Amino acid sequence: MLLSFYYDLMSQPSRALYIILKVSGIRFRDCPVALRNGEHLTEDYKRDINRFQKVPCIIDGDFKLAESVAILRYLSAKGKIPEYLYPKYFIEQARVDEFLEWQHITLRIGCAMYFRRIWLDPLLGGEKPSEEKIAKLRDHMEMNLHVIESTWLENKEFLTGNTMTVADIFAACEIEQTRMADYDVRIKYPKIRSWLKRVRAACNPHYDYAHQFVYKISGTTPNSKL
Ligand SMILES: N[C@@H](CCC(=O)N[C@@H](CS)C(=O)NCC(=O)O)C(=O)O
Repeated sequence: MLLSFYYDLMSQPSRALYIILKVSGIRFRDCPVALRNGEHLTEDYKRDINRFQKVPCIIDGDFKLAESVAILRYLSAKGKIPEYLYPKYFIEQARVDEFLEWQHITLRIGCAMYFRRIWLDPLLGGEKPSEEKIAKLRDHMEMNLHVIESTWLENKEFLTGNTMTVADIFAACEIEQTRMADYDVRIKYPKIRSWLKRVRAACNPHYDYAHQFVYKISGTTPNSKL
């Protein structure tokens, strides 16, 4: 029975998993969920698909699982993820896990809050943040982008070594989201700029497919200046 994958391409962890599934050659039943229409907020979704009412999530047989990183590890344990993307050797795996654990309340929260407060909330009828608030959000996000630029990308081509892993895919999807709030990460961060190109090249055509709405809404093509 095919794995059912529930996702919305407007969601960063959904895009990361979508790209990982595609690059890994995993076939799945395509189950798009339109967050903008509240499709995840129904009682049916809560009962039958994901009790946390979020995306991404999967149903594999009768096993339901939420949380992108847990799903990745589950699929890896089932032997579905190629070793180069998520290593099996414990030392190499620990290095990738170090990033996956680090990103949640650093890179992800910084980029997601910037995107949410500046782009999403006003679209949903909320107030546009003040200039002072925008500057604070930017500072917090840039503090974490600086760690990517100067620490994770220090002396290597990808975040955890010289080959691409799932860590790079998760991180790139978070950073790409900020385009929609008119932020161009490439201006201040030359290493991130070149690294994003490498991640995109290694994942295409799936990277561009997954980011089609990000490109469209931001009015930018992958190579253009914002
Ligand atoms: N830690 C979770 C995050 C899941 C999450 O926050 N998903 C968001 C989209 S990016 C969502 O479904 N939001 C809908 C809502 O909160 O109503 C993961 O990595 O899967």
